[in-house]
Amino acid sequence: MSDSHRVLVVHGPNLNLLGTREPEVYGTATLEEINGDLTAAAKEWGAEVEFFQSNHEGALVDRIQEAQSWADGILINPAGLTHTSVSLRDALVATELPIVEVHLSNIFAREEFRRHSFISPIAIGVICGFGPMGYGLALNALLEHLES
Ligand code: CA2
Repeated sequence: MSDSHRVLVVHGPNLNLLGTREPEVYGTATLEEINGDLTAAAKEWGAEVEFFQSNHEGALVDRIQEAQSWADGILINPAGLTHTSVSLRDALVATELPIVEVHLSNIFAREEFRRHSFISPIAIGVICGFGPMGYGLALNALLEHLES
């Protein structure tokens, strides 16, 4: 696999709390551990990853806009903004980069309002329900897409 692929990994609101609350829904891994595992996987696959987490929609939009000049693709868990944010979707579309959406939980097996995503229609693919492992699956899929 090429060593030139650069992926921005974006974590949405409240994901900084991972591992501290609601372990029955989101597991016990912290965001730092997830990022660490993803960094190791990226190294193995010859890719570069950068991470960004924010609880602020505008900060996420700003970082996504900046990604256009550096990244080849974006892996994003938009968290609660998945179900509400046209602005986040517009920012992702504007980058013209391939997007992979990931969720720790199976959003289709939860409350009705989580079944709709503003992001899924503009993503090349969605992975949900596999916990932290989903991030590795998503990165693998994104890198395969970039190779094809
Ligand atoms: O399953 C996912 O990854 C979600 O994106 C997580 C979001 C939720 O709103 C989406 O519907 C599905 C929630 C992120 C909040 O994460 C927390 C982690 C620990 C404690 C509290 C919240």
